[in-house]
Amino acid sequence: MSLISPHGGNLIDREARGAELAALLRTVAKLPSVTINARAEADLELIAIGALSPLEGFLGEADYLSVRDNLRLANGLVWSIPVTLSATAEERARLNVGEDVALRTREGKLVAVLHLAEIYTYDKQREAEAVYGTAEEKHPGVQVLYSQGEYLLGGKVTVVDHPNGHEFKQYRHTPAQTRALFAEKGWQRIVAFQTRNPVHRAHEYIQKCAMETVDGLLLHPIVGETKADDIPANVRLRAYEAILENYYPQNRTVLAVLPAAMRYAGPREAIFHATIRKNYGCSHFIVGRDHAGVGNYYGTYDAQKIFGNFTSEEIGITPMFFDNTFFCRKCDGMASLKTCPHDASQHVSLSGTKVRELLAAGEIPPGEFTRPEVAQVLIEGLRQNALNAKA
Ligand code: ADX
Repeated sequence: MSLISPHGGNLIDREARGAELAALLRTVAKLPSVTINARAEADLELIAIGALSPLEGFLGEADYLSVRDNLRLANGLVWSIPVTLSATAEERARLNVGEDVALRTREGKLVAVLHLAEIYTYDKQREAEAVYGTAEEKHPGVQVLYSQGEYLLGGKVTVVDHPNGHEFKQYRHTPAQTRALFAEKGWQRIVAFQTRNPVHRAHEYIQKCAMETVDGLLLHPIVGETKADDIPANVRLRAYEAILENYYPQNRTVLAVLPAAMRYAGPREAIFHATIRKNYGCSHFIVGRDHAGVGNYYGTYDAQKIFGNFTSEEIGITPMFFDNTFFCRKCDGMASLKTCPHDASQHVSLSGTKVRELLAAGEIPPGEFTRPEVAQVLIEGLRQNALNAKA
């Protein structure tokens, strides 16, 4: 038995090394530049390490339209999110198809070289409605889309640097590395857990329900760009360490970070998150309530229902669905409406906003909601971040 195959069959590697890197760096000064946003920067790292296999770069027009309208690449492979690179009219005027382009951060740091194969225009509103289910600018994913340039650039990339690569280095495992780690541990059935939050009791419960039936857990938090009111990744990382140390069997868990930006595309992002975890070697993927959702844009279980549009062979990784879970005082434990017969008056429910308020005020939320060790780390981390911001 071996691990699940990457999406599309092969793990992609678009990282420049050795002589190739030296040769690229010699030519780069003469190339026209395009400035990339935080999302494109994150996408470049994901492409480089094969997390977005089979993508070798940014989508050309045929793939873009097919992904937008049919949730598939032009060759029919399931792909739910357009991974694109935009350019302004001013940038576009300096570019020629068939030539190389230097991709730089807003600070001017070189990240990658794009082998420009196509330049095309696109309909932002149509993409917003198709991918995010709304054209409202207040949706954080739509906001990024509307702020982009008017042109899209398609082509393979060769990545030369990860500007944020030093952050969380010890947990920054590539898909090749997690695959090697799982093989070394003799794991074949691995469940991945996507999150942009600290691990609270509901998260812990669904992870552990899943862990009862597989070999191990990949706790795989996103550390790319998230909404300003989400808890920052540096604070979350310490909270993950605290919960793993105190409540999880160490020989059955791996903590790694996913350098992706959140898009908040709900159902479409659930498929995207699942295919990424397949590339990391995971056989199972947890989808709970309102996965990758924001506000009230998606139905509570839309991100589960969307999997019904594809065959299990097409997706490859097996989704594990969970209902909304909570602590029930009468059951004296975590439960969902599937397992608990008691009414809502017995259930401990706190909104994310309420919890953030408690933590910001230095108060520990109830133990039925979060482990005290986690709350302590969050309070301390948020306090430290606030001090650093003032300094
Ligand atoms: S997400 O944007 O990364 O999906 P979050 O970190 O809140 O957000 O959730 C991580 C995973 O846990 C998602 O699959 C989500 O659906 C699930 N989840 C979060 N809270 C609950 C809950 N109370 N009950 C069931 N599933 C949940």
